[in-house]
Amino acid sequence: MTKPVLILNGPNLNMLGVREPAIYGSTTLADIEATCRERAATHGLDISFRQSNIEGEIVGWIHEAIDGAAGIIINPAAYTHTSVAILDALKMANCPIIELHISNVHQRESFRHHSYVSLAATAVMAGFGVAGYPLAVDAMAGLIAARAEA
Ligand code: CA2
Repeated sequence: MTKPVLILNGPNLNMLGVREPAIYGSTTLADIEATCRERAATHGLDISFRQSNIEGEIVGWIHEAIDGAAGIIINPAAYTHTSVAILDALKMANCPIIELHISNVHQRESFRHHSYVSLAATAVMAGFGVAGYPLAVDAMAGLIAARAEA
């Protein structure tokens, strides 16, 4: 059976569409999941879409992905800027990894300019708003196809 693409979301992203719409928009995480699932289906891919406010839970999901995922799309949220644990877990995965941010983190506070996760990411996407999620699915399909051809 084909392995799914794991789409991981870090802390507070469960509040999308509920709080701070000026920065993060009015779309909920459930809306984003549905959009990603539809987009993935157009590429013949399945997704497993998850969110956690707990660093260790995200680390555990990345461990599952080491052998169980075709690719990882991760919006680590605030853990982007703090988590060596998530970086170390991602380094164990052999699949393509896309680091995704809704906002353009480089236009924001300086503490958001550094990402631990980027050290393990195949590619980084930021600033497309929530539209970045289906774009990341498209990009992941390309990365998976390129690996299959190599
Ligand atoms: O732009 C992104 O996607 C971020 O990963 C979002 C994180 C932030 O810490 C990163 O620097 C950039 C914050 C996610 C918080 O999500 C909220 C959603 C709705 C209301 C409040 C927060």
